[in-house]
Amino acid sequence: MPTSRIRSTLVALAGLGVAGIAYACAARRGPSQSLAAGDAAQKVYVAPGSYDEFYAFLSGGYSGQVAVYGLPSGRLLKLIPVFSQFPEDGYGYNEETKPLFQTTYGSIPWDDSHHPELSMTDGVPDGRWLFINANNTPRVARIDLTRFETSEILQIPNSAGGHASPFATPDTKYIVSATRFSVPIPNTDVPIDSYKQNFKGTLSFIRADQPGKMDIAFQILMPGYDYDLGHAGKGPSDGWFFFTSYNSEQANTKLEENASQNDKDYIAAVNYRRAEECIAQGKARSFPSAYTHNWVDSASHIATSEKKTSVTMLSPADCPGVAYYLPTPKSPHGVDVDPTGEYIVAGGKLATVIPVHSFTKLQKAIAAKAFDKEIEGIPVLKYDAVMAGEVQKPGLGPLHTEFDGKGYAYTSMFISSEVVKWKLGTWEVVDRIPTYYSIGHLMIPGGDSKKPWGKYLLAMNKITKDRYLPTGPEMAQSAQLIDISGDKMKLLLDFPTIGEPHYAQAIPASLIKDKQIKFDKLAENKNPWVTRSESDGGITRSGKRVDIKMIAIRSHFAPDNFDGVEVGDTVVFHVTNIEQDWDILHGFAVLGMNNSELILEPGQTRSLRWVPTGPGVYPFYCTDFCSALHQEMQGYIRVSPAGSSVKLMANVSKKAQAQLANDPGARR
Ligand code: RUQ
Ligand code: CUA
Repeated sequence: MPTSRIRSTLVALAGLGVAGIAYACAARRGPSQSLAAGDAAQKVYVAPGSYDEFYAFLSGGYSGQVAVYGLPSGRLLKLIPVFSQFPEDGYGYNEETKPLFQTTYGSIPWDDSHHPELSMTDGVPDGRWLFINANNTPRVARIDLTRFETSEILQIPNSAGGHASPFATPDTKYIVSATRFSVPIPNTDVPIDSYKQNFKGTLSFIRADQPGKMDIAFQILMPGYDYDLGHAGKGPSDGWFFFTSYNSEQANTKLEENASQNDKDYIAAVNYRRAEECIAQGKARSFPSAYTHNWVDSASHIATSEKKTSVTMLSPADCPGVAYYLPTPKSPHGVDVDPTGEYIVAGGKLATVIPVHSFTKLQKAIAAKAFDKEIEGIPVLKYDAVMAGEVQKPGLGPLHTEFDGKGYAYTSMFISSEVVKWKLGTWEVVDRIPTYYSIGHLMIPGGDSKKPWGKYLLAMNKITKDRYLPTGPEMAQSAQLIDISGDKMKLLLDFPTIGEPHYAQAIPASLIKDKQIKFDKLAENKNPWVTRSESDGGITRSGKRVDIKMIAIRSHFAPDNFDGVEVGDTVVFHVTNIEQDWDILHGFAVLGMNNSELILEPGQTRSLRWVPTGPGVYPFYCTDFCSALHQEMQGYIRVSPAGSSVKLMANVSKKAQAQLANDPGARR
């Protein structure tokens, strides 16, 4: 949840007279108070050389990345760059990955990533892919979990703020994205205070089960509220999707006050199989919409960006039975479906209870037409007709709920800084544990699926304050690992996180670790600039562009001396790491290089664009300490004044030089 929202929640709650409690809670606690379980160290200790039991994927929030941790140790294993450039490995700087950032707004080198979602088979995480959303310029990304790399990004048109995303259906046929900000659709120049007439929301269903082929299957045009989060039904509720919305007041200014008027907002319950039916019957229309689809080719590892021009748009009024509104107190944030698929839990952040809807009652209420009214073709069900129960006095500021698969739910309470454990069906609170401080999301491995691995719970806290050694005005945010294997929750571990984790997902390591690609086979490298052997490298010119092909292997580049580049040229280095061994990487950087360096995975080709600014001799070197002679892994490129008579030359083998001599582009 972004800071502004936190603030508005606090202000709104101040109106309810409860902010004082939040302050009191935080002030009571200090670093001296260790509430960790007595055997905590033993429970999180993973001996040197041993593996963690779970992979945990934490969103990086405003860093735009995903951080991979081992649990229970809390050890950081990897940062996966997704929506932001990553100088550590050249992601978004090198020529192969740049197209991933292409949107209809141009190239976007930064975004805010919120909610990781593992692909599922029959409602259980399967470890094939991880999806994550870009919140600011709405997009969804696929991460290939055989490589832990971003392989695809799809832009969502007719949307602004892709927050309710990218939650998956139990079969991963669809992932979704709903617009946080309603806007004119199509977006045109209208007065902002014409919000009620002109602003709309969309719910996007994205076909996601075919790698490299993500696309908008259809969009549903909704009333102009703020759509916040979502989760798919499962089991009996399979085929349905639930989205929270707030601002049913349709305020366009001072939302902290004006969007906190109604006692209840809505959960939108969407029957997406009904949507498929209506579309098959021709009840949707083709709606001109510009967006991009970017994907990485699996053989060349080169990303391509493709422009798309229209989507299938469905209006609920044209498809009766596709959507219903469930009244839900108050300004709900998370919506979470229990493992059985019967209960739909809302995190009503301004509510004094945790409301739970029943899918069985929802079906009956629809059959009995227990409607309060209709909004733009969407029947509003009666609260009492769909409500299963309310958790009384849970604490303050409920946001998100996860499940342990043993009949219990765990809800994060932002304002009262705690996790509250309660029983499904009886709605009684059975345990609570403080968090340090201001918990946002929480995560149990598989905790939003049909089969939670209910051993640990991870609390992701917004405010760190005194939990770690101070590091100036900004502290890393923090996660806390809690043991939920017994009746009482036990705090085990604190660890710092990257950026601002919103949601997270975790899966037993055994489902992923043996599927890892260790290197790419050089013989299968389809990059057009691949260099497969020492003698294949060289330098060619085409107008003002100079292409350099070279290999990297322990402990040299070949070729490693280049002549004939002139000021005014654009040089593109194409470097192939010809190692055929796991985890043997090389790097590449040139003096004066003003974008990034490259990191080269074994068997892979990466290309870097460089515009030299003046004449001289420029060294390049390997940036990854690869061998005892890593410091010897270097070379030079000579840059001459424009119009100079220095011949294009690379110090390659005789055979390669002969080939260069026959290549008309190679010499002038
Ligand atoms: S949302 S806690 Cu994206 Cu809850 Cu952040
Ligand atoms: Cu290659 Cu250091």
